[in-house]
Amino acid sequence: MLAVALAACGGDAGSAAPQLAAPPPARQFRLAAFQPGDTAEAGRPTDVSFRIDQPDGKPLTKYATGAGPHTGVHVLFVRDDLSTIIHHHPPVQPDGTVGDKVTFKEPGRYRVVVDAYPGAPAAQKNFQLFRWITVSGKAHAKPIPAYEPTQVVDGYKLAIEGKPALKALEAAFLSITVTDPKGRPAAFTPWYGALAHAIFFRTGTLDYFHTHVCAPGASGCTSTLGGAQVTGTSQTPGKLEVGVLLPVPGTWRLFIQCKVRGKVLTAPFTLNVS
Ligand SMILES: [Cu+2]
Repeated sequence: MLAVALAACGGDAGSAAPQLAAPPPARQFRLAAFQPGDTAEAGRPTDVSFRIDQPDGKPLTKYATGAGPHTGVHVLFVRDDLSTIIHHHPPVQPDGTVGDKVTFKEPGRYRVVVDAYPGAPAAQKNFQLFRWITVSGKAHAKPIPAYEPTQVVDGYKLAIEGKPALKALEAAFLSITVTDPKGRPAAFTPWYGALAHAIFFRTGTLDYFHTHVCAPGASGCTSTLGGAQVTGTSQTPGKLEVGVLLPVPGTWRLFIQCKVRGKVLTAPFTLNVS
């Protein structure tokens, strides 16, 4: 998975940059017919559409289906200062076209991450493709805040227990308590196949990883990285055991997303990974 991500990120044809040790692999999956192109406007719905072309040039039309979050195609837009994300699982048309509508609230440069779960029994479970969109207007980059265990979003409080000691390539868990504006445990509703989504981006390089929290015993909830894997669970209302598995040290932003009372909460945390 990681090799594909790096190849997709750095393997643009026509680049004259000197190659590093590993030569780029042969033709890979690639984004095609991407709309809206390289720019968009803030504050109004933008049509986003694309397809994924397979190494043989034919559009990818078969995506994984079934229970759990690891199906179809996930599209993320993250501003380059990691201040905000948009995360959708838009539908795939029979011809492979993925169509979505997103509203960028703020100007700036956004990295588009297309995280695809192909349906054919492929060697790779999922892979990512990337591009950039610049949303017009004056962007004010926000500095990455220091680690702060508690975030309040729409009156809901999300609190990481203890002080996490995270290491690259080592699976770990964060225990997070979510309480509603009256202090009661939040009741999570499944959203995009999971009780919570944990989306990780590294500052600077924008490396990406994604884990999920599901009910105990749920299938299709495990995220893998190399030989390691991690599965988040939620045994009781208001409690999330969030799996963390990150490829490299650094300062990472974690966006926890969960749905409560019909509303999707997005809570950003800063994590230091040694
Ligand atoms: Cu997810």
